[in-house]
Amino acid sequence: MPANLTQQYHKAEEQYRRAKTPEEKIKALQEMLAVIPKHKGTEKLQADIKSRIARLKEEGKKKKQSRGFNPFGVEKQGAGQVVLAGYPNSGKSALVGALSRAKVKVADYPFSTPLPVSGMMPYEDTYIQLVDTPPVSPDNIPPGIIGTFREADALLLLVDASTGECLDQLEGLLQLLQEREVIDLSEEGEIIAPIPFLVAANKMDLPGAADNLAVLRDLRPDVEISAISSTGSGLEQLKEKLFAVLDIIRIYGKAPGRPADMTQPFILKRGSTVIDFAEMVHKDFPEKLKSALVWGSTRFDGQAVPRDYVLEDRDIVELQL
Ligand SMILES: Nc1nc2c(ncn2[C@@H]2O[C@H](COP(=O)(O)OP(=O)(O)OP(=O)(O)O)[C@@H](O)[C@H]2O)c(=O)[nH]1
Ligand SMILES: [Mg+2]
Repeated sequence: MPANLTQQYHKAEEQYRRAKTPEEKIKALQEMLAVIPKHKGTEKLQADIKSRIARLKEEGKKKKQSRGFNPFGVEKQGAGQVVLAGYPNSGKSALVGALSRAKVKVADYPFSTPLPVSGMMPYEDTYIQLVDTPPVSPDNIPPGIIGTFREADALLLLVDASTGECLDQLEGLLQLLQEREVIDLSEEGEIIAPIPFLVAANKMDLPGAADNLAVLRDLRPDVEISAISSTGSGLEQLKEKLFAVLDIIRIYGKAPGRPADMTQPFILKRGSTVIDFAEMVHKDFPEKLKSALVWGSTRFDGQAVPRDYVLEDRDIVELQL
């Protein structure tokens, strides 16, 4: 590896390592190519980057040819993907519109959203991806939507609390998602696998909604129900709950002798260790890793921890290689 690579290059390389999709990888590689110092010492590296771009583009083409374009596939972005599920007119589009800048269609008639639409919801120093979807109910499941649900990191089941049918909506959603093995509940109603979900009762501003919500909570004490109105109230709590249901932690990297990079956290699953973090920074790091210094969850700032130390949300980590 030539020693004279710039910070800009290392930043682009880091983006590449963190890229999840082929498109993100190509974009990061192109950036690496654009900022790499152009001289003899980097020729081999430049050629290597070019061939990686070419290979990714080729693979992308082949994939498209073999599978065709799937309008129900939603490319993942941000810290986690939350897909909405709800009966017609429950307010899915209004909610995604209220929480992100997605161009959604809100209408006072049902079946107004024909395909998934995604938007990024800012949450503290990160973004959570929300996906608005066409409506579902046991007798209406658009082809392709189950695939969208299965790919999600978490689901947000939205019911319309202004109607007396909101309990039926919740039961109907839980049933169809269980039948299609998107979610799994134990006999006690506990969520056991595979995709976590949260329930929100929308349209709490309308008459009768509070009473309906009370009935919903009495009859389904096993599920956590957030009271919201996509026109305003309850949205801050909903954001917090969505972050919690994703079960992720934010970790900030720190290079020795430098301040931590607080601009863009690394996102890891809760329960991840220093080794998992090291792997995310560079695939060769776990092997080299001796220990780490941690600010946050430890008793002391900058405390030395072993490789298998379990990290917490917002920890700052300096890897000791
Ligand atoms: N009062 C009130 N009206 C709402 C709320 N959320 C949505 N609405 C209204 O409910 C209607 C349906 O909203 P949409 O967001 O289009 O519902 P949807 O679930 O996306 O509908 P489909 O795409 O057809 O499934 C619209 O007239 C919205 O203005 C809310 O919290 N309070
Ligand atoms: Mg809609």
